Amino acid sequence: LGPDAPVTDLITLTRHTLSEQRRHASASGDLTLLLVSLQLSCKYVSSLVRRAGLANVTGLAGGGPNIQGEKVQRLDVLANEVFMNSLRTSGRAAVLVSEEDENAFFVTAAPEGSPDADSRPGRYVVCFDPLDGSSNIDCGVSIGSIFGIYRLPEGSDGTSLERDVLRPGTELMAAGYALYGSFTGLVLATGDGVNGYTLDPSLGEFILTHPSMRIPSRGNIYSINEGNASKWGPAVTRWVNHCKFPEAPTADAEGKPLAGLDEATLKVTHPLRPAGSLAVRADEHDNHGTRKPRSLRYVGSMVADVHRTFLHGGVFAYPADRSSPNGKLRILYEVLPMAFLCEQAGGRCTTGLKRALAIRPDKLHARTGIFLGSALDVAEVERMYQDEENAK
Ligand code: P6P
Repeated sequence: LGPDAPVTDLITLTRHTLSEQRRHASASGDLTLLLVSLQLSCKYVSSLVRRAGLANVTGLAGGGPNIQGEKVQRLDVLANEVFMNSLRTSGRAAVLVSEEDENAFFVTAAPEGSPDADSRPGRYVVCFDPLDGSSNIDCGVSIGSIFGIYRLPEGSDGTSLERDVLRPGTELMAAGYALYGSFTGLVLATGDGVNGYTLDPSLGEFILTHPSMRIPSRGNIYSINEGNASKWGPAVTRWVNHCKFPEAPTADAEGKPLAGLDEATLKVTHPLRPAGSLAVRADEHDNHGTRKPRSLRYVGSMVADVHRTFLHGGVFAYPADRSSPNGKLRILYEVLPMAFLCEQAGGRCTTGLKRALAIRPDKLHARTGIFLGSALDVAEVERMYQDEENAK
């Protein structure tokens, strides 16, 4: 049929997950079934998001009563209901933690004949943000859903918040996010690397389009809300200045003084360049020997900023600051799933002082600051935090 014939051997997310699970003898297929529920949720939310603006136009949303006379709920509340119902009835979830709900939901077997008779507890704990960045919907900015999956600890009956839910990201067995942007994508890791899928709306299937995603080790983008600059600590300020006014190269990555740099290059200074910035590698400079300033890209929707970082490299940052000493992003259903995906794709994710994946949340909606992205760029941030600690 020739090279431009349509693909007839479609690798759908379900088929791909099954083939990945076959590599683990102990796999029961339960995770695949749980992921089928999560896929359905993301497809449904995608369709809701795509219709949201239209619904507003036809008066079916925006608070006014719809044709059934009932108040149309906000999109993130609807998205939450979709995730909760799909996971509760999957028969694979023991505990559900949602950004929208104050408390965890422990799945129990409802009696036959009761309205939620399909509720069946399983062996997985799912922490999710059903619609992250929902404040961006009305202006058409990309938003997303984020989820992290733990298996119940051996011998656990899935009733304890402390033992079953408040766990470090190192115990995650899978994580993913859906991106509702110019396309609907789903990025997923189940322990053997990261794969990206794109929704084919005509089929209603997520098709494998980005196998074995890897975050570039360095990138030329930094992503942070500069409006918070007055609240940053010294290390964040130093790192952002380093991105904007990079130091002329005086040493290579191993710290060995670079030979042959002309005096003019070494003297290149900028009034705002902080003293003692880190030397950066000569191979990252324009032909005048100075590193090109990085570009600032900040969407203000975590899934969009993280997805761009996965594809183009650089660092997405939401650091702790004076007004938010624990940062803004929530540990269980924003930071840990993204940190898991980041490390599975060869990247690095830190609070500045600590590996993000090692954090154990003390409360369901606990927050932390993070820097996520290209391993070598994030390592620069950690060095600056360490310098700040050493200077104390
Ligand atoms: P700011 C969205 O509300 C969100 O939780 C993340 O998706 C996003 O990264 C962050 O907040 C943006 O916060 O303070 O920059 O508007």
